[in-house]
Amino acid sequence: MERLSPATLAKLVPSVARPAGARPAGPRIVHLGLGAFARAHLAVYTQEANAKAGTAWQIVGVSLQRPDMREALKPQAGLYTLVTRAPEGPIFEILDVVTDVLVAPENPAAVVDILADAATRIVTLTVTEKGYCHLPSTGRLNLEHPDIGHDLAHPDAPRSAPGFLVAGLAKRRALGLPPFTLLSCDNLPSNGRVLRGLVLEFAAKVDPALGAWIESEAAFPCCMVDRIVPATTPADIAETAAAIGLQDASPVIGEPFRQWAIEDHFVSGRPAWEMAGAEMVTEVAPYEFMKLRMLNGAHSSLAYLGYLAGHETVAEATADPLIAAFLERLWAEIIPTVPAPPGVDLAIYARRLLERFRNPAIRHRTWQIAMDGSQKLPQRLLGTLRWRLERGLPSPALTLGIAGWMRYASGQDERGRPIDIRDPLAARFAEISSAAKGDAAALARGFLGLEAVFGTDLSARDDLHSAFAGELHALLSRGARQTLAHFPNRPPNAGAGIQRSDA
Ligand code: CS2
Repeated sequence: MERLSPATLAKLVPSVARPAGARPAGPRIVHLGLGAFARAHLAVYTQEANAKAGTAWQIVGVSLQRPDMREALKPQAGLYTLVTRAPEGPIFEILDVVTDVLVAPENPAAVVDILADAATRIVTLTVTEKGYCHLPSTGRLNLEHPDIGHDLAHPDAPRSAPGFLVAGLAKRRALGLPPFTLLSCDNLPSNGRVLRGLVLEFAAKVDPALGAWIESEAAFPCCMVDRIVPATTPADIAETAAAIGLQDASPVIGEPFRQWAIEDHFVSGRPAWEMAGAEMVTEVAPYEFMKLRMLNGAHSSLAYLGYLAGHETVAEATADPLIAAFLERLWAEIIPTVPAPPGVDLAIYARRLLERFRNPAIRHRTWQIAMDGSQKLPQRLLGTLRWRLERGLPSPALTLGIAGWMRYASGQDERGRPIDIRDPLAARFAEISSAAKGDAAALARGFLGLEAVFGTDLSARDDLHSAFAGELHALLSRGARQTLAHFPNRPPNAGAGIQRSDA
């Protein structure tokens, strides 16, 4: 079968939607961390905005680590298939808005050059939480991060996202060009402000005048991104080829739902993303709280408990009535902590989430979501827990979700098999787990002691320690399903303080 490319587009199965008109060659977005999510979100909005507004914004992707994406997309000149999986069946369409992919470690100078090119107007990022090289509990640059150490010593040949951004901005300033807009599209609260803090902190260390210039001239809008995009599997690749009639090495899979709320603060223009359904808003925080706490908080909790209970995917886990009942309880604890965005009913949002999680056409692995828990927990679950603790409200479902993470991170599943833990703190988890020797209180003490995750405030709380120890004891002795089966039927607001689910 022939490969998807501009030359073979005419051979596509006729029902497959394809781009109309010339390849976009106008103003440029450079995207750091071009993975499946950005190709199913940012790229879709940009492609659609171009079509509706008659513009030609193009996206050049940068891979900060591996060459895989370039290897897959280069022979296709950046073309790929978006597979939208609704329960009723998939829709296939071809996108052409990604025009090139650079691999940073192969040629960091080429990345700095394109960042400093006059046609580059916006730099977007999906580098995942750990790609910011910050301390999740404080939001500050992690000066002990090896890439940050390297980049501060070699600012012209960076490795990290902050290092590249500052190098690109420094070169623009030297060339007399205005800065670009920096748009973080990662699942971090106040993502734009966090990015701004990190870039300014980094720049000030390189050259205080550069820091001041970035501070006064650049823009770092916050945004909330949402679309469930599971990793592409070999089965997806085979199904795509059969459906479109051409070989695509890297299709992306997305659910039908997508949402993007963006603070409208750009220094050198932007695509008309609102024409593709993006919400340009003055304040993103309510959207972020809603999405990070309700969607991602539920996702992480069900990923850990679901994995332990033997569920491979989110759809399987949510089809388990015990997990579905747990999610209802969890959302009941989260909703009071979320300021509803204008016109949004959070109870309806929660119902919609359950439907999205249940979509059987999306095979989103619990193991995939379980990755990088140390970087995700603070914004997904711990902010919510803090909010409730400050008000003396009990949080049994949140406590069980977090204990599920500790149980998972201890590294063995319920049948004694090793879990493939992917996390920057994996080595610490292994130390904690081997020192605890299966003792719930010791495990709770070890994990809660991770100040980079829990902050000094939560780490120091004895009541939290005993609550987590209680849940861990239940999870270790009964397993996740039985623990969920014993999860209490009391309303989440009964009584004050932390309660154990088997108390
Ligand atoms: C997921 C997210 O992998 C994860 O941690 O929770 O990628 C989630 O699917 C997206 O944020 C949905 O917008």
